[in-house]
Amino acid sequence: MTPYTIAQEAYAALGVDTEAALQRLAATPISLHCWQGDDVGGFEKEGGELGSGLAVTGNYPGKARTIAELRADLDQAYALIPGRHRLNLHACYADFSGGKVDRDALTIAQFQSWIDWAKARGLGMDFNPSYFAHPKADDGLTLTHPDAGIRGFWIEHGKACRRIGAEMGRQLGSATVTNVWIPDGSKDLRMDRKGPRVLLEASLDAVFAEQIDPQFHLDAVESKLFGIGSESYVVGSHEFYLGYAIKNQTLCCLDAGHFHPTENLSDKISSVLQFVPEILLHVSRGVRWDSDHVVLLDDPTMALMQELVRGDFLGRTHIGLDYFDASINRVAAWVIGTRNSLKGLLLALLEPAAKLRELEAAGDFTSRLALFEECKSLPWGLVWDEHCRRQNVPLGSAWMGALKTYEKQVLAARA
Ligand code: RNT
Ligand code: ZN
Repeated sequence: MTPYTIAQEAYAALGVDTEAALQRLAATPISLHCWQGDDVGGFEKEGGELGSGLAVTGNYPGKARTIAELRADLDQAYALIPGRHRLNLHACYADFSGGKVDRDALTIAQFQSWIDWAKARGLGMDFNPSYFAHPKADDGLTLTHPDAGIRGFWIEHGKACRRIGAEMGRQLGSATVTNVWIPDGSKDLRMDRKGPRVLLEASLDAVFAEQIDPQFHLDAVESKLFGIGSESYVVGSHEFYLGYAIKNQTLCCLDAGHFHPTENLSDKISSVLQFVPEILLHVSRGVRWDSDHVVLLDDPTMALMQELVRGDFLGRTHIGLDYFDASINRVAAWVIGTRNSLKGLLLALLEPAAKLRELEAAGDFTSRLALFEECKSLPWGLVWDEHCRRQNVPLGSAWMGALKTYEKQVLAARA
């Protein structure tokens, strides 16, 4: 008997096939957000203002300053995360080694080196137009700017990003999800809440007008409750984008930190997926007003993953991460958040689903609750270790040793 086979037997006694769970886990990619590596800096300019309600706190040494450094950091993170995953890139991470262009003129030329890099590693890619940290976003308004010229600029940016995303998906053989999030909103009360929403729908319609083969490319739209500087009104609210996504059958992006603090994504998935084809998740952790802390293996994350498995929604869900913490080692932040997301998913895949459904159907809610709770002390950690062993990554907390070495040898040199 090995530790894994002990766990396998314990689960089999409850009708759970750990091998099937491990297969499913290995086949589920998580999209790592490039922006955790450099505090949403990007490579357009030296140390510009982030703005648009996005704020990163902390100054842990070793932040990636170049594309090469960011790629090295990502390589280190992927090496410590079991499984084959994806890269989620923002447009402001364009490679301008062939010459600088503004955001409305971006083409595949500025992203080919990223695609080549991803291809060499067998990674799929996701993409995002960047509607922030730009002089034309200084008013906090982009696709809903009252000036038609500025609106037009951002519409062109959106169109350019969709073409780039489609080409990424085509070259990598896996559809790229391109996600639109805009900061547009108002710090104080607005007289007119309707007008900007009418503009937003028209702008999005213009951005999405070109038909693109879903085999290569999928569109997502992301709502937000409020941001710094948009406390009183956000144009792209949940109701707005849910309506837009249902009407246009785009993906709906749900960010765990973009709702009232007592709301949970796990409660929303089965409703949203009843009416839109697929969803994109920004797995994150809200702490008070902020939504950008490193993902934990906490109740909301576990409930989210349970819902994806219980509802058989994994095939219609694109899982990405979205947080930015500069107060700890940034590479570790990727590793911790991704491993926790995967652990949550494994826990969900190991649920004695048939047994729980049987109890529920029989109205035996006492046994259902008892079994939910007993599951928490089943030896799932041994199954996780087996996953790490099969995927050739360090077991348990051993990855921290590799990370400390990287910190000493690579990050410390970036003084
Ligand atoms: C902001 C949104 C958005 C961004 C990234 C950088 O509130 O969550 O997803 O975090 O696009
Ligand atoms: Zn997000």
